[in-house]
Amino acid sequence: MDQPGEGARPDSGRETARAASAPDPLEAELSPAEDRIVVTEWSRRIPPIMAWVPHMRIGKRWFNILWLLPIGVVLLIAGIAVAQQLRTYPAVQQFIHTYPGQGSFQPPVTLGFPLWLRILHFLNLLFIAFIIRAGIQILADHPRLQVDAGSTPGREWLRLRGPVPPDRMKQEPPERAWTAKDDAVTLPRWLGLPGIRHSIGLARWWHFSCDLLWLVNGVAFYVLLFTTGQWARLVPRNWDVIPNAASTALQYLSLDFPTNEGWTQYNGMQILVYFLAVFIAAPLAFITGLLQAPAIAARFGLGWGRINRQVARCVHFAVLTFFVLFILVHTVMVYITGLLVNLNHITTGMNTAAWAGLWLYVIWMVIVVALWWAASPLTLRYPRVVQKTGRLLVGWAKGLLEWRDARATYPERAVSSFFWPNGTLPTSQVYATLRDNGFRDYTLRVDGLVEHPVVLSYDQLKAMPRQEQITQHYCIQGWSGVAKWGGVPMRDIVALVRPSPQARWVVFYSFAAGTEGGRYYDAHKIEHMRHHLTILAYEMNGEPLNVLHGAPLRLRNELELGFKMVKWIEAIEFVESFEHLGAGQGGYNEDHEFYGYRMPI
Ligand SMILES: Nc1nc2c(c(=O)[nH]1)N[C@H]1C(S)=C(S)[C@@H](COP(=O)(O)O)O[C@H]1N2
Ligand SMILES: [Mo]
Repeated sequence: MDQPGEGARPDSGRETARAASAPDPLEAELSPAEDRIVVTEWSRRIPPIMAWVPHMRIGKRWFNILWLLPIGVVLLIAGIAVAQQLRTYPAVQQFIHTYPGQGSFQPPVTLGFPLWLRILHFLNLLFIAFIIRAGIQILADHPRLQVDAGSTPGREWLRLRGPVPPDRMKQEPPERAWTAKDDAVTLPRWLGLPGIRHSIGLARWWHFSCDLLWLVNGVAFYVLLFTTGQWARLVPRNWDVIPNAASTALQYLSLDFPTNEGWTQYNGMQILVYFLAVFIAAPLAFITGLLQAPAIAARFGLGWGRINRQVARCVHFAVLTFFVLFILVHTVMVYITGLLVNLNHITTGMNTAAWAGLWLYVIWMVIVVALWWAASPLTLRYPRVVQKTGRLLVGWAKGLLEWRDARATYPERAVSSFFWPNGTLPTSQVYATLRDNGFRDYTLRVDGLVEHPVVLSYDQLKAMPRQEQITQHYCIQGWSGVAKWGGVPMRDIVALVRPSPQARWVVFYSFAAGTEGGRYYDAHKIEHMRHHLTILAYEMNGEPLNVLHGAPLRLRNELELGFKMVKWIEAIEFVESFEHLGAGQGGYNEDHEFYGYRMPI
């Protein structure tokens, strides 16, 4: 290989030493960012578009899911009538007599409800409430669900807004392309967390932080269940649970309820639903969450096929729906099957109808509601605190995922026919001139803490070893796509410039500004730059990279989320720390949208 950079820049020892310590001139073009959100400013850049009540597709037609309410009421009334009629038949009465609800599938548990169980039960509610709100906010940032790995518009089965405008799907000219950010919707602030459009950065800190607390709570719950014998309440011993569940369902539906033996024995219906919530839905939420992580998907090849990330996202949503329904129905059943006694079981831990149970419950609910009410306003006022607290709580756990080596590449037929675009196009004259000349005059500057800073021309870059890979891109907002990328391995650039031992982060500067002005940039761990799948791409799907997707050069680091793949790269700088850059958070979206700088999930 000829040595690109030779001749492009004098390479005497003294020159290099001086260059090595000099900051890249683009450092001065980064913008500071505020530590708070001024909603009117935010709305000026990204005007609110209120989310619809979800619409679901059945065949070719879309239905507002609110239709499920009247349909549900009608079905319920019909169900009650049928159940009451059935109970007049001797055979059915005999069946209910044989399977009253309780039975050998769950022998009585005489341990009562210990304090730990009562506390963990209510903490569970608190955490899951915020997980659900933040989860809905995350959904609102790519308000469509589809099982298609390429997130192709038009293939979704659930959406919170109308279709992507067909004339803007063509992506030509690039300014007209419908970006993922255009697609995001606003939520009411009492529902979403924090509600404003494209606040996914903050919603994710809430989601992941509460996830971790919920997980710890859940693990403690499992351990205590199985060490104290309380598991016997939730795990049916034999198949008698099925006819007993059918029997209890019928009894409930006929509005002539089975006797409430909840202190010692759950009935068939209860035990099945509780088992489902504790042992199936909760682990499934965790697993389908993890499967959406780019680092995990890139390890296990989930960029296409049956369990691709979009499928994981759909199942994750189904689990959310289950939990919402569970909480509603469970609460209503607690009220109508013996309010005071039931509340005493789970608050005071006594089998009485004392009022104390109700008061304790009300106090806890007031706390939950107050936190619910305060969460969005406080998040908007102190977003940087949310970011830093989140990083402290879960940053380390997210970092662990980077240990899972991204290795998945895909066959040609996995390439997505549609690839969502995102980001703010470069508007500078310098860029326009380069573009109009087909980037013939483009040069890439690589400097900072390196022994051998270089300036590489477009031709020199193309003369370096070329690597092609078919990999998956995963945007923080939720869409994904597979494309074939061709370009220069970053490890060759690293070998060429020889970073000094202090260099720990590699900063990519874009020709483009971010939404609030100042250059778009992002910092990556230097270790990732030596990864065999990290490249500077100048081709996409066998063609020269187009302007929309980042011409002349964009980064691919398959371990991280899409926003870290800086497009329209102007310069690369090796640094020891990124604290002095911009607002010091590690990148443009980290500074301005409160994202984390390590984003393998
Ligand atoms: N310079 C610059 N690079 C950027 C962005 C941007 O706004 N400016 N957006 C990022 C985001 S959020 C994503 S998801 C990807 C999108 O790449 P694509 O348009 O090729 O799909 O680019 C990333 N790179
Ligand atoms: Mo993104």
